Amino acid sequence: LQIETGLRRALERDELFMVYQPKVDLTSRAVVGAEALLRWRSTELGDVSPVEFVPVAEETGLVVPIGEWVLRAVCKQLRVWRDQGLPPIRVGVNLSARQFRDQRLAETIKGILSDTGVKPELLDLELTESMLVENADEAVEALWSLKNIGITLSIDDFGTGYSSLSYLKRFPIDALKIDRSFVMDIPSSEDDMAITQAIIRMASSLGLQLIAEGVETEPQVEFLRANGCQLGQGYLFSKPIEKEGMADLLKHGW
Ligand code: G
Ligand code: G
Ligand code: MN
Ligand code: NA
Repeated sequence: LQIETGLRRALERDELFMVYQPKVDLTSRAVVGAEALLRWRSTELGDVSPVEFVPVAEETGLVVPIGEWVLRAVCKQLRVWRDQGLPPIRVGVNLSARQFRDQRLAETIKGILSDTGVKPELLDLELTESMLVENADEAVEALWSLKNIGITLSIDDFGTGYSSLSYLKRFPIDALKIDRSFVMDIPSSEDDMAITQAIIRMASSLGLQLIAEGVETEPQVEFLRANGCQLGQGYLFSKPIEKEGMADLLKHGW
């Protein structure tokens, strides 16, 4: 209950902020994008992890106004970076199941893009498999309403859910993010390497972009590149960083 009460006030008290984790070209190491991640610095509770508060936000429905705040914060930031003359990058925003089911989501996003003057192709939404397979017909319709705005759509934590190939083909998805659990034990786990190779082959045959999550070592980079995965994110390159650090990286590189 403490989290719920605090979270209700977090927006008006300005206790929420975004950090950004770079997405990197595994060959050139250039920053090609970022994932935006929500942070909460509570007056009473201190730093609270999204692992703790996102589920509470989801259960209470607070995730809808908070999620809208996140989308607006990210688009405002993209506009600031553009006004500072920084090279444009696409930023991924994590969407919760409740937000995805919200009928007004597409209209909300259109409004935010138009208010901030951000090009839709700079916004990517990260969804999970479980959000899509629950009610596939409705999901396809919801995905199209988002796709039609001109934004891109990614499946987060790919490989941990249960989406079949036939589903993947039906969904207007642009990219798959290979779950960190498969990347973690490369190159020691033969099974995880086989799964990762299978995901890479599947993605390329379906014409989907690929990004590996949780890249922490050079051997992982080598394996991913050798098998045709060009993009990655993870602690090897950078932890999630505050907006100033991200701007610096866009301006000067590593
Ligand atoms: O940033 P960190 O790795 O601690 O995130 C932990 C979890 O919280 C991840 O599963 C991540 O997807 C989720 N998360 C982080 N930011 C957001 C956000 O803005 N919205 C939603 N719905 N989930 C988020
Ligand atoms: O569920 P999602 O993929 O959105 O989770 C993002 C979370 O993963 C963030 O909390 C981020 O801090 C964490 N993360 C990002 N890169 C790495 C990494 O290389 N190793 C580990 N252990 N966690 C990572
Ligand atoms: Mn994510
Ligand atoms: Na992820």
